[in-house]
Amino acid sequence: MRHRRLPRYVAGKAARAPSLARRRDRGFKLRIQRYFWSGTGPRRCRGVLTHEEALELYYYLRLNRSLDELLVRLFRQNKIVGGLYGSLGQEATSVGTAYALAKGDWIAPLIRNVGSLLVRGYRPRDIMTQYMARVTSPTQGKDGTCHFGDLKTHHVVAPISMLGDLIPVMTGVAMAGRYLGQKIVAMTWIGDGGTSTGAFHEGMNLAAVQRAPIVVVLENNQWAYSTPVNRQAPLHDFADRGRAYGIASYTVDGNDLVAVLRIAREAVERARQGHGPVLIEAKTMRMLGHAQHDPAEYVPREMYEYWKARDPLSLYEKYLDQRNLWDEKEKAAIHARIERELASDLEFAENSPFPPPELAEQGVYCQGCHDIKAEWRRAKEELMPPKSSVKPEWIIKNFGAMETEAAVAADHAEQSDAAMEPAVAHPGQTAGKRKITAPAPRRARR
Ligand SMILES: Cc1ncc(C[n+]2csc(CCOP(=O)(O)OP(=O)(O)O)c2C)c(N)n1
Ligand SMILES: [Mg+2]
Repeated sequence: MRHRRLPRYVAGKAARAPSLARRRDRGFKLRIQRYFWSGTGPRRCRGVLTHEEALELYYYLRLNRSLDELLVRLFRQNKIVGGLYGSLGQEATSVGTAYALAKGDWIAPLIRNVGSLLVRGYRPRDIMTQYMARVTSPTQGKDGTCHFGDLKTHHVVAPISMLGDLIPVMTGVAMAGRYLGQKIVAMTWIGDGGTSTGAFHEGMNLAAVQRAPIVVVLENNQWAYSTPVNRQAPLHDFADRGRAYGIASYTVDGNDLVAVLRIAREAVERARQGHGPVLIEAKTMRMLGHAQHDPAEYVPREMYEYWKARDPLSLYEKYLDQRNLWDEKEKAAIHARIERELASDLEFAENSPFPPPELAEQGVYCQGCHDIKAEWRRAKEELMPPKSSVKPEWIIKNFGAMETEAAVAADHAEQSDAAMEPAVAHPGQTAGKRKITAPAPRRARR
């Protein structure tokens, strides 16, 4: 399935709103499943969704948005320990793609795919406690972002920061599922910037030659940090990067939830039937900076205006209104449910403690399968108040002090001596008869 091309941005000029007329692509026979609302009357949702699905999708979309807004407030209250990477504007892509999967399928989301995690059954409190580094979070407070997973229940492979690496990893998961005869599909997401990594290309080729049942969702949100997409690669459609490997690749309006779901269902079905991997390029827009610390002044204002008019939440509300798929009562009930859930999860998160120091020597995903032992150099109580000043274990000479010429010369002599010691020796240890001291810090050129 191909869609008419979305306009390209040229030096801050906003282009006309695209019309997404759909055409069939040769070789990819559409098997759009027909879903009908089982009730009577005018509220029949032809073609894609049952009435229940239509409302459930709205719940996830709205929950994703409201949770994001709440996290921004928490960030401003200094309750989030690290960066906050938002998904504003990209909710339909996360929700629509993950919604197409079956229960036993596997995902590896990226940091902005909060919507996918919610669809897979994680609760807002999981995301809140992660960002707030509380002990009740899925990583017990060890990771301050959405880098978490669960291989047993949710089938979520924990993402990592190394962009592109999830493609070969999830190709492996897909191949393992086939090997075990499980008919599962693996899905992962990648940004426009992430497609420039070697791991992405190696992974795509591996998936193609192995005909692995994997669906790769390429979220083209127009920016990779401050790099606009046209400086990333001279391509109109990043789906071409999948086609280069002989992978069935499609471009969809990532802000149109129904279009995303439709193509994702097709892709998942195709992969499950053994027809090989699929790449879906979802054209969307990162509506905030890379993270909260980035004011993104490099993004032209007209660009925000153009995409704001195509806000995924408003588009889907319009879809439901126009097809008479809900009424005010149902809409209000969903809003009330979300408000209730967020309030109780926030209370839970705020009342959760930070992890105790001893937890550092325990694993996140296994208990007792690795013998991880912290090397305590001193008693734990020495590290905690009220004892705050203790004798250091080792000293970096001149740390924080201006260096004199004599100290520099002495250091040079000492370093050339130290270079002759075995490489494994650490400060504080003895090698032969001599005590190894820490190397002096690099000094700035004057
Ligand atoms: C291999 C690798 N290179 C660089 C980075 C640093 N980095 C983190 S996010 C980012 C931008 C990613 O842009 P994109 O893939 O388009 O995703 P988006 O942030 O737009 O969702 C970069 C360069 C990284 N994490 N991994
Ligand atoms: Mg991007």
